[in-house]
Amino acid sequence: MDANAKLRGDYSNIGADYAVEQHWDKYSQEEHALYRRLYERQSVLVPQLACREFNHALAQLDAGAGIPRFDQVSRRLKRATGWEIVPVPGLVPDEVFFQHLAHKRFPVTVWLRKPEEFDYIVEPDVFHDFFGHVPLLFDPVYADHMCEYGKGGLKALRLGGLKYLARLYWYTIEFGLIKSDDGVHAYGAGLISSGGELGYSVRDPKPARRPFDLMTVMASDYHIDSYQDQYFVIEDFHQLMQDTAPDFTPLYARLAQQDLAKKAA
Ligand code: HBI
Ligand code: FE
Repeated sequence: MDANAKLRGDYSNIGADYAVEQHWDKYSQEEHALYRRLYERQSVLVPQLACREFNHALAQLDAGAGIPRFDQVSRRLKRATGWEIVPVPGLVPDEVFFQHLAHKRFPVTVWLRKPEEFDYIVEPDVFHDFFGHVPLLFDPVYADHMCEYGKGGLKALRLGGLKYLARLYWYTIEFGLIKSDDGVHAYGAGLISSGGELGYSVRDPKPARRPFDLMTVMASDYHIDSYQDQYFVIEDFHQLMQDTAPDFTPLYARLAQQDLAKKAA
């Protein structure tokens, strides 16, 4: 994340960890209605296209009534997997983000997109962060991986490996596919919260769907403003935990070598 990029959120009264109050009472009826429309658009798609773990958690959340109260969901999430939601004004610095994940706190943006951004938004808003990311934090294996990812992120910052680790996040937590009995389903938040890319990633013949391989993923660049031309498929969330368990230090060294070799070529 470019620390100087002009960000949309209100960062004027952040705490040390960038946490803010959600101020749930300040959301307008129009905002709750827009959130409901986004939820309704996705709730038609997710039963067939998102993984069963997502659908199972969503069914318990009753998240369609409008913009959720983070503190209420946090109490249930804490009991389920030990995680809680941290209200944030938007994107936070990498170190802050990883610190939160490493302590089982998921940063959720408090502002909602504008109606004209119904189909596409550049920065994550409350719909992307809550609908896309929070339900799977009720899955113990996925939640444990997210915590390990946070610890790995802090280490990557020390080792200069963030570029590579960010690709792992992109191709799993944001745009990951998982094997299902009838093909693949989406588990990545960027897919689950997207009106168009969810169907495209699971059904369209165009994109490549490759078996997840850690080094391939960390060597693969990605598009931030268009659909991906490739997605990576995991067998299950245990694979995420197992494949990312090793020490990444030698992997970062190898990836940096490969980058040098590419430049020299
Ligand atoms: N901040 N709020 C928020 N949400 C993110 O997903 C996020 C972030 N800061 C940094 C970041 N993601 C990425 O740099 C990491 O995923 C690699
Ligand atoms: Fe996200």
